[in-house]
Amino acid sequence: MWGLFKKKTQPTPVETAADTPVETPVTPVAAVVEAPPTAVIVATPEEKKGWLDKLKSGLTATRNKLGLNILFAGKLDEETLEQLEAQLLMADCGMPATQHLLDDLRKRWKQAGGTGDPRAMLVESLTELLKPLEQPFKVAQEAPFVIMIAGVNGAGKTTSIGKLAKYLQGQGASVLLAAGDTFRAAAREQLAIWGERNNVTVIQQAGGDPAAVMFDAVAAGKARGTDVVMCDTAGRLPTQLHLMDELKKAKRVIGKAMDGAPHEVLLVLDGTTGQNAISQVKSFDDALGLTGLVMTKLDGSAKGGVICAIAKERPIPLRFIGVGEGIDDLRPFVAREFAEALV
Ligand SMILES: Nc1nc2c(ncn2[C@@H]2O[C@H](COP(=O)(O)OP(=O)(O)OP(=O)(O)O)[C@@H](O)[C@H]2O)c(=O)[nH]1
Ligand SMILES: [Mg+2]
Repeated sequence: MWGLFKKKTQPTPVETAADTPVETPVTPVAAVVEAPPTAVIVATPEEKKGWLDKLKSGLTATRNKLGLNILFAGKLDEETLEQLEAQLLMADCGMPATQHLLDDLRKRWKQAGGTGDPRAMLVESLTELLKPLEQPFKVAQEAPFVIMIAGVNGAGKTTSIGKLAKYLQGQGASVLLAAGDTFRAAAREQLAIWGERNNVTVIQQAGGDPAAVMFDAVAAGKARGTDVVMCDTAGRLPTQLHLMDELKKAKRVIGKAMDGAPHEVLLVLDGTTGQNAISQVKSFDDALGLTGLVMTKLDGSAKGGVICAIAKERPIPLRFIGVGEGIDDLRPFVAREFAEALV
């Protein structure tokens, strides 16, 4: 699928539209920070192994909280299941997912005639529970593929955009970024640094309407034949209704710049948040109609179990997970990989 990007040549720069109709006046024109052509990066088997090790060590805190090695020393009796219940809840799996996992485990144990490896059975139960979240990015043929990124303050939105820019370039896609967080100069600078690191063009504007910057970026992406446009947004709480309305408006305005856009609305979640992540998912989904999730900071988090809660309570595809601040520390979510790293 990504192969289709590989043959594309770097498009020539064009002006962005200054007087395009949006819901609020768009002045001045967003600044375009140009970038030189990008190289295609291909992941090696060593890199894949490195990632699995990183995932496993990142989830150590959650794994320790589950304490499964001690727990499964004996057989799977009711006392062990009770202990497991407490531990799953402590790792933020939430009641519905915990109950589901215990029932499933009981069933597997019974079907196996009361023998076998309970740890392996739990890996199977977890994989099955998490599998619906494993839905990789599908990029439409029609360019640009527009991704809007939302989330609470400090969740890891801008960092994830930087990592995603590299990931997508590695798949052969050309990328353009929109600095939709117009409130803070530091936010624009942070995105510009990621743009420089990745040799990617950033559309930005000092102050003004975030929707206008995103509109300009999509228009520029269309004119240039860019494969992917990613729109950063300022952090906000779902309870800040005026800020949620601003986000809804930005989404509508992106749709005016291009029919069917944004193609992907991603919520970035901080993996250390725990159960609150569920209410964030529900609120942002109700407001924006999410198409996917990104979970960051799973390194060092003891609350990785919240992914199980999401799978049970609001199963929105988990497109990517992050286990570090480095540019390569974000990868597609694979249910079995995650289950094996967790148990
Ligand atoms: N350990 C770790 N840190 C991360 C990860 N992702 C992001 N961070 C850090 O989290 C902090 C906040 O990241 P940002 O990308 O600025 O978050 P944001 O959502 O854009 O923040 P606002 O724009 O202020 O709402 C930074 O210090 C990042 O380096 C991750 O996967 N692991
Ligand atoms: Mg940010």
